[in-house]
Amino acid sequence: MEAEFLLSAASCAQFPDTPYPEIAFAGRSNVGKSSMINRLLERKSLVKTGGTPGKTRLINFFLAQKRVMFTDLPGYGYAAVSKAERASWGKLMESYFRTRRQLRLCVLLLDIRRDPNGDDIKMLEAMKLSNIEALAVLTKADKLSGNGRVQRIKAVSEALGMDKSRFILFSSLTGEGREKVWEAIENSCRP
Ligand SMILES: Nc1nc2c(ncn2[C@@H]2O[C@H](COP(=O)(O)OP(=O)(O)OP(=O)(O)O)[C@@H](O)[C@H]2O)c(=O)[nH]1
Ligand SMILES: [Mg+2]
Repeated sequence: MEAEFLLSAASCAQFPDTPYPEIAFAGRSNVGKSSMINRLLERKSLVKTGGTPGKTRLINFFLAQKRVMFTDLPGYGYAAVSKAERASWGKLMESYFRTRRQLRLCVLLLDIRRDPNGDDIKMLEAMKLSNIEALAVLTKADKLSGNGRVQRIKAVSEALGMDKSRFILFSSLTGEGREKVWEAIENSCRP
């Protein structure tokens, strides 16, 4: 798929002035945000993956097919991050959600094997407060099958207080869930 990297922004002033509907990808460090963007666009290395977790403190903007923006948000929850860095991360996220009028949907990635933590819940609350539609995606689904999946979906849905039917299972490795996520993206892009 055609896609291009636009820029990295460290603050509100650097956000690009674009006319396209925008989809953000949020989640813990190392959960698979960058891998997911690559898989959705079927581009192996448009976005760098698997580096030192928590290194990226910037919002990376991509334009897909000249019609929809993807933003790779900096991951959270990385232990080795200083208080000051955490604060600047919070400020950047807050200004992004508050000012980004183009934002149509925020995909929240959760590792299917892990229980959501306070940061994940705060992230969902921040979206709700800013009236941003959230799509919950359970990534690394290739790591589990059968009953393992069923049990994890149950645990995550209970932890977040969201119905089981609202979760999409995804794997950047196999491409599972790609069509479903694209369907949600297309729906949110409609005027
Ligand atoms: N098995 C499996 N591994 C995955 C999947 N998605 C990502 N990974 C691996 O998980 C690691 C982290 O992936 P990234 O895409 O870099 O994660 P990220 O959320 O962008 O991380 P940060 O940029 O640090 O916030 C890499 O080693 C990936 O290969 C998946 O669906 N299945
Ligand atoms: Mg990344």
